[in-house]
Amino acid sequence: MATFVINTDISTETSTIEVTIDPNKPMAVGRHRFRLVVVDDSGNLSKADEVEVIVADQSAPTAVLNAPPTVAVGASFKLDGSKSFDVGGGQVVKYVWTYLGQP
Ligand SMILES: [Ca+2]
Repeated sequence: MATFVINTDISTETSTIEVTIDPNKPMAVGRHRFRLVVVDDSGNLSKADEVEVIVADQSAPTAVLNAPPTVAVGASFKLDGSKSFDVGGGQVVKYVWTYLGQP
């Protein structure tokens, strides 16, 4: 377990490390780079190896549709999807509306 800070080295004698993420401060969606340099028992340093980890929003949003329960014949009315929301680091950016006819 380790809390990584940008450009701050963490040294271990173990060959793996957990990148500990505070759920209240998640890594931003997108690419994140990590670097490893290893040192042998004579003190020789390796060249750096780097990888990219993609943090992705993998959670579907939730649609919430509100409408007036009753409208007058011939009157226009509004459908409201503003209570829809997303989790997983994303946001709702598109609303797809469909009239399904009479049940
Ligand atoms: Ca999402």
